[in-house]
Amino acid sequence: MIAVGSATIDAAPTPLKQFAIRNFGTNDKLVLIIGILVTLAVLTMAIGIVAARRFSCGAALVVLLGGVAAAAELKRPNATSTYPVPTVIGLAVAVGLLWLLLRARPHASGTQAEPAAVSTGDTSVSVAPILVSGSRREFLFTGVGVGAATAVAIGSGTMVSHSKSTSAARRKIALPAAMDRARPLPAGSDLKIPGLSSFITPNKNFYRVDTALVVPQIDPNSWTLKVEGMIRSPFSLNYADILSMPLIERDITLTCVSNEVGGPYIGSARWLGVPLRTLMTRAGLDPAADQLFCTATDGFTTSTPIQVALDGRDAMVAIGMNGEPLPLQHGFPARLIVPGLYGFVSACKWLKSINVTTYARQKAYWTQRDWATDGTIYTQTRIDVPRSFASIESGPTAVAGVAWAQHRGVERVEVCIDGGPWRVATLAATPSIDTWRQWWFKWDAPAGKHQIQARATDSNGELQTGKQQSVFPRGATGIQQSTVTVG
Ligand SMILES: Nc1nc2c(c(=O)[nH]1)N[C@H]1C(S)=C(S)[C@@H](COP(=O)(O)O)O[C@H]1N2
Ligand SMILES: [Mo]
Repeated sequence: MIAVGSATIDAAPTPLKQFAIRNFGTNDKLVLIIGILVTLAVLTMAIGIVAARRFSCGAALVVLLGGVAAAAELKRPNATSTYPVPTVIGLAVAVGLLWLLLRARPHASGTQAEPAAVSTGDTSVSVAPILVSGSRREFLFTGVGVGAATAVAIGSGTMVSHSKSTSAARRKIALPAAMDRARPLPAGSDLKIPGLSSFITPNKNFYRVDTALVVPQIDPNSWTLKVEGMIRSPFSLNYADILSMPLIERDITLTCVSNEVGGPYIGSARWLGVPLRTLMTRAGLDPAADQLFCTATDGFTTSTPIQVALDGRDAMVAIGMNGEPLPLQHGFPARLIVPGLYGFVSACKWLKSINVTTYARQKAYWTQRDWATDGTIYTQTRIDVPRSFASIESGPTAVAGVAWAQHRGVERVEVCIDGGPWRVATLAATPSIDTWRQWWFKWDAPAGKHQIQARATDSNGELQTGKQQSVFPRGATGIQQSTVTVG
């Protein structure tokens, strides 16, 4: 089932994926799984009906369904030769259950116990006669029972192959201290205004966007990172190698290109990792190379301009997030983090290899699906409080939020109420230009319905654009409009 789902995600047209991300958010995969389960339930009910008439036909259909699932499993990029085994076992269980269920079902109409005998010589299957002649209870019992049993058997067969041992291995890891630690947060960079995003986003609240239907489980003890391609000396590192290298620790805000204006797909963390520049220096780059093509263990790929490894920014292969080894869903054991670029061209999770190459030669996952190759993050502002459509009491109130322009820095935030003049908000302190910045504005809110807008200027003096642009293909722009009712 997971394989069918993953194949669906990879094949789905880009607008549909955008729709899923926009409307179901991080729950998009849950919706997909439910969709597949419903489809499976309908299919298996049909199989149940067929099997009630002729067991061999029903069993054949179960095997066919399982065959499709097994084929999808084999097409997964991380498939191994043993991968379909759980599906095959699930299938055998499903056929057995089908047979048991058909024997056990109630016989309100008092026909023979052997389902195959009902349809002697009749291989053509039509649902209507059963609906009319069989008892409704019998139909439902058979259909739902067989459906549920098949889904559970195939589904759990697939699930058992994904072990829990990765979490255990992750818990045993003791991260070393960074050689080059993050600067202590300057006083006043983390204002405590109720409803305002904290400066650092706790791991459990950090947004998640990826194409992986199940979180890849990678044993850190056998994992390696390959550095290859247009370089003088290709090499591999294992997890222990990385732990023993000089590490840096930095606060960096990560943003998804699919984040709508005012959206939630942004978060800040304290990342620990090995500088990309260290790896590239060791590799010895061919000056003709222009792209770092990263591949994840789940087959996902990202393309990152090679300059980010050389221009002095804190790009890194990260292994730690907010003082812990990377959580599994955020890319354990290692991922790329590049300040200033959207995640889809820079933040490859479950990193397996870095291939130094050219844009002409290799196209990454989202590039193949027509997204931009230039992933520079737009200057943006989000209003956290008051929440849009909130009702608040009249009087002095804090309008507050976050603004970001990673690797350029935010210089100014302004607030506009009901189309009036733009007024300068107070900016919180920030440790670097690579993070978002909190801001707040004291508003004496009068009764009535009001519109709040906020906009930022980056440290090049460039004002964020008010031009509305949708997330596809290079990120959303525009100014958030928040409507509040003051009582
Ligand atoms: N392997 C893999 N890495 C991935 C992705 C993915 O789909 N698969 N999505 C990217 C995108 S679009 C973003 S915005 C970031 C999100 O990282 P997070 O889930 O840790 O917030 O991961 C990036 N890395
Ligand atoms: Mo993203």
